[in-house]
Amino acid sequence: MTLGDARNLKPLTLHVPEPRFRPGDAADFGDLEVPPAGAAPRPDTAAHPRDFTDLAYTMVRVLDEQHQAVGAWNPRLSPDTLRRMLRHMATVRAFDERMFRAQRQGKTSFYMKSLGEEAVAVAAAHALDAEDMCFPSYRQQGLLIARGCPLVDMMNQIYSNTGDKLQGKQLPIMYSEKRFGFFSISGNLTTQYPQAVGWAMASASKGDTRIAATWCGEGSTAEGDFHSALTFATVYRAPVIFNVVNNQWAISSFSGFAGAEATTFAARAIGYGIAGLRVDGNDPLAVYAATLWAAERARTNVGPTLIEHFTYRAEGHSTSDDPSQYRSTGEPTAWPLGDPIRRLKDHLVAIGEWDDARQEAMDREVAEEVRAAQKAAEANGILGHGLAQPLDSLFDGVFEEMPWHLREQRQMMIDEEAASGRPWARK
Ligand SMILES: Cc1ncc(C[n+]2csc(CCOP(=O)(O)OP(=O)(O)O)c2C)c(N)n1
Ligand SMILES: [Mg+2]
Repeated sequence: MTLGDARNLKPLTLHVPEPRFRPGDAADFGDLEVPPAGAAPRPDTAAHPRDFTDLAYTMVRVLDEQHQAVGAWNPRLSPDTLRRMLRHMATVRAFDERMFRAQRQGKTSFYMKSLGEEAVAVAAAHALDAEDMCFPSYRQQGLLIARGCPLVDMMNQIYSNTGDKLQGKQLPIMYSEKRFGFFSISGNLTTQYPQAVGWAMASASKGDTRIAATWCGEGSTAEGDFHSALTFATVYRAPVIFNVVNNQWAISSFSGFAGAEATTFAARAIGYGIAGLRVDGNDPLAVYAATLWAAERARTNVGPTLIEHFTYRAEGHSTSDDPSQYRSTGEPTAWPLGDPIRRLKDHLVAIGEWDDARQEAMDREVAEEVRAAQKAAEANGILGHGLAQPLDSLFDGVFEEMPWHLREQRQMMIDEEAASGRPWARK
């Protein structure tokens, strides 16, 4: 008998979150609260976070139903900038499509698409300075593409071939690009958060002018690293932008398992005294405007900002995933916030700066660019077809000076391989 029985108390029940739609269910997001574009106020960048906590519970949106840019958050970008953003997003999509197929063809072991989330990385890259440092997760390939990283370099990494500057030491798509201010991606979720804060603190303490931006998924906010990063950032007013990409799913776990039933992810900021914004992540102009606002706060020493990008992961988590096993196949089409590429295209058309013929020409050019890069990358080899790097390079690049025990192990490996007669043994 428990104490509860003795006192005639009702037994406790445990709440286990359950997603609204499972395979076979019709998806209907009709009750999702989507505030009208232009409704959210834009506080002064010097304002104190406690003065605009409402912005953590609404949604900053710029593009309205008539495809016009409206309200205080309208970044008033030139048509040229809008067209560049559109092209970068289209390039990300074409790149994703090709590399996904390359994985299916057995040319690499793994790939992750960002379908439907292209605005989150591309618009942010346009709003940040080229010198600002990015600490991304694995779904921000748009940062590299928008910053001009050659597609062939990205593909060489995906193929772990002779052109892979990381020498096959990272899982495909876990890029590292110092030239483009893109920190090495780690598969260990959210480790990039404290790293971004540390980098930002160092930038401030050195009197530099560069700021840091970091990204993680909504599921990753459940990691301890997320919370220690926010604590350090608020204490030292680190010049950093925290992006939480709420694409509703963390592999097969819906956002409720990271806390979405109780509150928004932007509201995580409030308890830390950090500025929190919730943004329509499929509205490239809203993402741009929010990033620019947060960057100005960081650059003027006002402090960090957390931006929740409300979006939807339109396909599987990765090439190793099959979402039809755990969610309704109707979800991606029922998602009410639309396709970010389509929305920017419609806006450009609505303001008389674009048309279908130009869109089709752009899509053809982008597809050709990606195809040519793939051909060039495959000339350097594909994964699993021979050893692309000398075997002993396995030991390089970790320590500036290799410790004795690693030198010993490397020699042992070289000797064993030489004795084995295997084709890749070093002479
Ligand atoms: C510390 C850690 N825990 C678990 C995993 C396994 N894992 C890889 S991705 C992922 C889901 C992450 O979801 P989310 O943060 O929402 O990002 P998304 O994939 O949706 O972009 C999990 C659980 C991991 N890589 N690292
Ligand atoms: Mg997610």
